[in-house]
Amino acid sequence: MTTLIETIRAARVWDSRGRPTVEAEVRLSGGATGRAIAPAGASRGSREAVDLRDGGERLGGMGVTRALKAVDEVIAPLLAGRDAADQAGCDAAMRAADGTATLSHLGGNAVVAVSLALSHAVAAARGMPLWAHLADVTGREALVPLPEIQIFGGGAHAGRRIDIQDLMVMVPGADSLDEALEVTAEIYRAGGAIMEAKGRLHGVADEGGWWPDFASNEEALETLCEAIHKAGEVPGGRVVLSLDIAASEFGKDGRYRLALDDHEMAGAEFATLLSRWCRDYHIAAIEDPLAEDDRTGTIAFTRAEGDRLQIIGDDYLVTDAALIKAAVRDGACNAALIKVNQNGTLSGALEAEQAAHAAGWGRIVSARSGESEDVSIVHIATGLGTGQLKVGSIARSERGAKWNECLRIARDGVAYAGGRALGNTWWGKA
Ligand code: 2PG
Ligand code: MG
Repeated sequence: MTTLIETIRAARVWDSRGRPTVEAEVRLSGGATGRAIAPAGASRGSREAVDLRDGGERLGGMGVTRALKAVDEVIAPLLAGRDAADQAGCDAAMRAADGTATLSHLGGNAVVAVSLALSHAVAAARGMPLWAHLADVTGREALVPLPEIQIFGGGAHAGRRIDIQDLMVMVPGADSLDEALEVTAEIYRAGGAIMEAKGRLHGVADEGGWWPDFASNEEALETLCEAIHKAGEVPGGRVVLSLDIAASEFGKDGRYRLALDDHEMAGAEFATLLSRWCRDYHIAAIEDPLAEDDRTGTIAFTRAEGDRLQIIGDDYLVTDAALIKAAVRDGACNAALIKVNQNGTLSGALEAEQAAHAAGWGRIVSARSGESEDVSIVHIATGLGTGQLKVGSIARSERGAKWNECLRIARDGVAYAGGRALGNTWWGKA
């Protein structure tokens, strides 16, 4: 056996917001090593795995000394000698040692870095890229995913300048990943140029999307459509819009307040507004349209729009198999965002993805707003053949690293998913 765990070490590294985070390195008995870096969210679901931070004044309380110690002093001795190929067993052992539902004792950041590093080490021991290892252990057909890419950033990633968090595009009509990225890059350039010409551009938001001064949320939607035209495309043609409303950031107890529009609404009125936006602006997918505490609203919205829109649960489902199964029973959402660090372990995230897959739901593997050069999510999306990947924008290298890795995998001959995952939305039927 060459996949027995010899050592696990943690190191402090830095993420795309200049905050410390955890890198774990696993060395196996056969000499193979694997490394992974924990990402970090800003708009977080209340039920997701929590990052262990030091608190206090230094680094704004974001220090990871305690999380590094959890890896070196608890997790490393716990897993030493175990077979890393038993991913589920190793993950379960970390969960048991933590003893909390949200991994608050050892830290979701400590656990997820180790969990992902184990899979990298095993893939290396097998002499395979991680995507091929994951396709093999899950029995899935590998597919390079359709990108979902941010053009304008808002919400918690842009000082709440606008309420909608992510204004994105997908290019399901492109024949290849290369073409989809080129079209997206043209739209990105056009979106920035339009707002710069108006003197209302303030650089980029946390995920690399432009951070302009919009006068209203709807102006942002109009501008995105204008950018698509300026790039020589037609909204609803090869290109569709997608939004992450991240409604838990401004909705509570059934009330929704769009600060930029100075408009507070009941859930039903907000849902009607979203439905209109989706029709007027060629939106094919919408994430967290209602707040995570608004089960009734999410069910009603899915009933009204679910056969023409991809309705994605992020904060609503937090990559949790039990919550996804409950939502399937409820008829709430028809797609799940899959964020490994939201769950805390790779096996937990795979279980969640399997629950969504079994229900015939869409699955969108996603980055966090705090990222690094780590490309694990590209391999997860590809190996499981989920068909979709969300990474933030096409600018900034922590984002570009993911798209560039997708391109490399495509060059190695893995088939491209294209628009097939949107096949049950209006776009697929168009
Ligand atoms: C989300 C993500 C990425 P964060 O809400 O989907 O856009 O944001 O990582 O801040 O939760
Ligand atoms: Mg989200």
